[in-house]
Amino acid sequence: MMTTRSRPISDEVKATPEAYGGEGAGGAGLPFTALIWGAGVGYNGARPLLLQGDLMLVLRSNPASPFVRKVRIVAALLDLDGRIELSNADTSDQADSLRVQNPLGKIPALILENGEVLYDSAVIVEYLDGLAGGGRVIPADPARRFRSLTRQALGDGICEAAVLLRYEQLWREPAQRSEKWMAYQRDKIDRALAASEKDPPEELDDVGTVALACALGYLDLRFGGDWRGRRPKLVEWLEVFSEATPSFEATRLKG
Ligand SMILES: N[C@@H](CCC(=O)N[C@@H](CS)C(=O)NCC(=O)O)C(=O)O
Repeated sequence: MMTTRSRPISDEVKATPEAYGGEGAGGAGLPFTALIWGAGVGYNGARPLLLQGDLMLVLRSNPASPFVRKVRIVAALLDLDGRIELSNADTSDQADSLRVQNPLGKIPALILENGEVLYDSAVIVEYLDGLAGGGRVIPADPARRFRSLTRQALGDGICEAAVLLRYEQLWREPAQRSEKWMAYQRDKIDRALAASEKDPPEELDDVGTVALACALGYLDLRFGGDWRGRRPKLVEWLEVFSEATPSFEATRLKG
């Protein structure tokens, strides 16, 4: 059984305009009391009560991030996207308040009305699912739940390896790059794609499928879609997912 946290994650991170780095986050000043989790209610019954006004959450983000995209699509599936304000973060800028909000300096990070900050993307997804009543994008049925969460881990793992490959290009001079290390990361992606090709998801609206779609989208964005040639079933699956999920196209970074 999950218990309800009774004090902020960090007392230093408060819902002040300064904490948001003046990036037009807009969440500051909104009523703290808008959200109260059902006291003493077990995980399955945990349901936030919206007491007053509009709940506004701030998502430190960047349109290129596949992890941010996953959170945005989940929010849209749960009809919570109107309650989330995007605030761009520059992960390489030491002065960006992101590093106060998430000591790891990574996006996405979700700032709640009381100033608490949630990360990483899997935690944010779980929070949003609970906010929407629970059991929506993270199924309640144990068999489906753990299949879905494992697929999320696979999709996120593809993204992690792909992001590391991307950083190798961005952060290292050509002479410093390790071909061996890059091949190690490419193999992870390849094995994960091969497993997904053998067993494409049947579901279209759970966190596992969203994570997989975002991983494929990121490979399209940064690696010219070179996965497509060898993965016809996944190509077809992504088309079906895209048709069924307007927010997938809406969150696609163009150009
Ligand atoms: N496990 C994290 C991964 C997040 C992540 O790696 N985000 C990248 C952007 S796509 C980032 O913030 N990179 C900056 C860094 O590693 O310092 C999640 O699921 O949120």
